[in-house]
Amino acid sequence: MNLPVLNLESLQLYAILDLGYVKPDNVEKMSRALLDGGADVLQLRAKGFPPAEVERFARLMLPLTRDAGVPLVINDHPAVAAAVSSEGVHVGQDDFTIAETRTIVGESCFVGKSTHSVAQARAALAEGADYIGFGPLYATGTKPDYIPVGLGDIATVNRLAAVPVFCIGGINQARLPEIIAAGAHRVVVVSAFLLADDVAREVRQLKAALGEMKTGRGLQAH
Ligand code: 3NM
Repeated sequence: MNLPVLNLESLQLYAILDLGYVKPDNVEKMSRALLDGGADVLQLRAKGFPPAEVERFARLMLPLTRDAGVPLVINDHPAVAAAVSSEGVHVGQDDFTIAETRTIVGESCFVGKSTHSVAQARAALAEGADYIGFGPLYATGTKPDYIPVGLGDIATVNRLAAVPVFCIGGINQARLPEIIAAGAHRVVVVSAFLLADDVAREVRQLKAALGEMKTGRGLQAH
């Protein structure tokens, strides 16, 4: 059963368990570390793995995310999201439309979309995405073929979005202050977490820093 009453507005720190960094045998251990650290959302990203494997990973993660009260998002595979009843699914620019995705996953699963420009953000919002990713802010080895969008459009995208905007791409603790100063309210972190010596501690520290930066300014709706 899905987690009850999911309020995406309350989610600030989005972690991705990327099988490009995590060995299949470590999926549960890494999930635990990301959840222990306090990730608000967890995505399974397993590029190049067959759907059956993605589903197997998802089924390993679900008991852990459910226990933690954290939504699990499946990247790229709406059919897997539907099969395992994950709370969310995420699609890229070249994948399914939001409407196509919803026909596969149904109404109780939220749908997020990657965007890489203000124009794409507008389009994804018009399509009815439940949240959008915006990036990559910086060059990143996790998505090496993408040109960084920089920090200049973060405030614009947040202003025009009535749904949560998660900034992504090259985000780490050191860069957080300038990202928040540029108008971001929510972030996605991949390699800075997955490559940390102590993953849970890294998540905990970045979350605390995010919280401190938001108080004082007051956490706005988007
Ligand atoms: N999507 P890291 S950037 C998976 O811009 C992903 O849509 C991006 O990884 C986008 O935190 C990205 O290691 C990689 O840079 C993020």
